[in-house]
Amino acid sequence: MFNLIDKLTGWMDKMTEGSARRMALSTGRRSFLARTGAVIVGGAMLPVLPFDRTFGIVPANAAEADEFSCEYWRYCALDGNLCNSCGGTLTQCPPGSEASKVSWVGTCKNPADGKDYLVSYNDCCGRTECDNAPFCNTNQGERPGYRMGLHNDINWCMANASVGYHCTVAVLVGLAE
Ligand code: ABN
Repeated sequence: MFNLIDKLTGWMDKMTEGSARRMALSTGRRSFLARTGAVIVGGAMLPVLPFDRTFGIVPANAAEADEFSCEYWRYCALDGNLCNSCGGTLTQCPPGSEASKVSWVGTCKNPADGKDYLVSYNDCCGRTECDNAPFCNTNQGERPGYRMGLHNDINWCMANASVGYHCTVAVLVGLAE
């Protein structure tokens, strides 16, 4: 009989000890410190995660840059050679090339009035690449290649009869609302 009572109380002791240890583990001071530490370290990591912080940021020298340099405000989302250094202008294709039928449209802030403008980047097609002009790769707001439709590393001459890429113009479409 005593044996049975001994076993029973021993079993109850083990159960109580087990649940007391489990509770101490999940609500104790160490567990609180571990959780708080994880939150603090996790929070500190957030600012270094790979968010795109470039959108809407105007380079410091955008106000002074002229239209022959990649820093010019209207080229904020451009990927290509500047046509105005290839015999064309800011908005017109060089002789012997024609504007792409499809284009990439970016939103750039004009430092002169602080307003955002839609800019159409049409490739000029039908001539060999103009590689003695500044090549700009600003691409503000672009997303990686696997986000189809949001990627600008594309030959926009693809819909033209002659798909050879020559250079890129930057045509103002209007104010971004
Ligand atoms: N939009 C300019 C361009 C042309 C060919 C390949 C990549 C980018």
